[in-house]
Amino acid sequence: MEWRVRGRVVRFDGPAVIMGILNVTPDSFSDGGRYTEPGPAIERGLQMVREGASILDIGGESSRPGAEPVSAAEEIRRVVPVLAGLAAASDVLLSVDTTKAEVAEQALAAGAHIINDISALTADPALEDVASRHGAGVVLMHMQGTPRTMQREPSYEDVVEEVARYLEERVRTLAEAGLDPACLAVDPGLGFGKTVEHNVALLRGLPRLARLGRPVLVGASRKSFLGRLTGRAVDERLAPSLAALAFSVQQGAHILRVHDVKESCEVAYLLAKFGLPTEPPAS
Ligand code: HH2
Repeated sequence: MEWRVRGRVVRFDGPAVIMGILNVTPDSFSDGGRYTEPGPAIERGLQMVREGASILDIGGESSRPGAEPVSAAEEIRRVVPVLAGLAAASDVLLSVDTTKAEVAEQALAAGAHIINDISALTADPALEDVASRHGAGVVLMHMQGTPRTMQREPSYEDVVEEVARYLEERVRTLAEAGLDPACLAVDPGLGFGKTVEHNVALLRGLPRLARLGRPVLVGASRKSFLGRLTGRAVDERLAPSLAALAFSVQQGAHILRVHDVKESCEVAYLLAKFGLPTEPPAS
């Protein structure tokens, strides 16, 4: 399988691909407030590249439960200088974590290759056209509700089947609208309108998502369901995050969105040495 991202191609024939998280926000749940100036943010990005990240995901709006929305102008002010600085200093793949067409357009002009949209291109109707015109890679993430409301009462009859059908439907609809399916990746959206049990079921159900035939991205890093399961505070969730990463890769995930790049790359490298990931047997 391949993932086309603006003329470049991500292949999945080696260790699982690590996407390093760089939140240039004052309020993200884990690294909020640490990289609000472009200089330190770019330095942190380059450090993650040295540690082995293949992709950096730059976000200017927190999506933690209850987070307040941010204007496009403010998001652009936060992310564009960081993307431009990283594009000038490195050839790492750059992703922008946004739901807004205006932000994506400016981010792509600054050198981004991928649009990571937690609304799966549903929040802003203009984003589809931006992605299509630039041949950008797109991450389609499942979410129940909105960040402000999503953790109130998440409910599903069969979470794995419902998430898989939703993502399948988004891929089909976007392909019919003219987006190149080779540019699309899918993500179950751990923590986005899900209880602890829903998140665990989705990790166990990753093989179902892998059968959609598109790269599967998983973001479990430091999330609160790992805290609920272990009793660990957000800055003590390295081991739980690595356990979730190893399990995700074993279950068929291709791309892991993580805060702790160095340790995650070591785990991904070792899993590959042990024979994971493997191509699914031909059917
Ligand atoms: N999780 C977060 C943000 N963006 N994008 C994808 N595709 N998948 C995820 O699981 C995902 C995501 C939330 O984590 P974080 O960026 O660390 O925090 P915040 O949203 O508070 O900035």
